[in-house]
Amino acid sequence: MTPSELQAAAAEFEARGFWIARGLLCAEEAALLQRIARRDRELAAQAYARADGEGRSARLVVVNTLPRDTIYAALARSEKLVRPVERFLGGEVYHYHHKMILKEARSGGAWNWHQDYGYWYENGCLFPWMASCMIAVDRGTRENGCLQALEGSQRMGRIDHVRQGNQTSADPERVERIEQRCPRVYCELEPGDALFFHCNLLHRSDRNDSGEPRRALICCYNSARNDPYKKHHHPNYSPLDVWPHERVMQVGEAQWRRLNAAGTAAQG
Ligand SMILES: O=C(O)CCC(=O)C(=O)O
Repeated sequence: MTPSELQAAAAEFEARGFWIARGLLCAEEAALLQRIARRDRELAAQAYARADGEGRSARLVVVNTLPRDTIYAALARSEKLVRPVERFLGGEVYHYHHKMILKEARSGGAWNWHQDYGYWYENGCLFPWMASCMIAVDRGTRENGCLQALEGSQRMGRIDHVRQGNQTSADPERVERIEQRCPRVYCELEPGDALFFHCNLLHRSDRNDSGEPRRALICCYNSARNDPYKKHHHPNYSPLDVWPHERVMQVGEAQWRRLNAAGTAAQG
């Protein structure tokens, strides 16, 4: 990315609360990520459900560490994700966690309107100097429950959240009013597209009634100068070893070989 492209991206992130990098992963990287996510039984086995309060559940896997041998962690370390986030948040960032959202065909539940900082505030993060990058593993469309955002809503700062199902949801009365002022954007993504978004951006997604799964990898970052004042389930500050983007493909190919070898051993 050139300095002027980065500057334009930062201006858009500042104004809208998000920025979409189309084709952040090349076709080969996106296809490898999708193959791995489909084949990865260990990942599927770790998934847990968050009831959406409407009778369905959103399933996800959260990882607080950065293993050196998964494509997911390699992406979280990649300069292609970290450098823009540093620019958007104005300084050094560290890995707060990464997660795979698994919205299965015809069953994946909804996510209610929330700000990520609605959750993270409770963890002792004093400033909203936090952001995420969602990478589409599968295509995300209106039909299969892509992410929706209220454009510019990050400018309001944190609003109160309440429990709905076992999700933390933004105060519905306030959201109703905000919807009249901040346009709703359906962030439709192709595999390998990346959506960077601010932790105070209001977002949600519909349940998946389509026949297509919708998986997405979300890498979450906190600013180094925003080390949480209390210990909790996500990590405190430690320096992030940022990798050249080429390592994503190397780590992914090795992971794919391991998954295949394990599959062959299981069959044999
Ligand atoms: O992937 C989605 O639909 C929403 C996920 C989300 O909002 C979150 O993990 O905070």
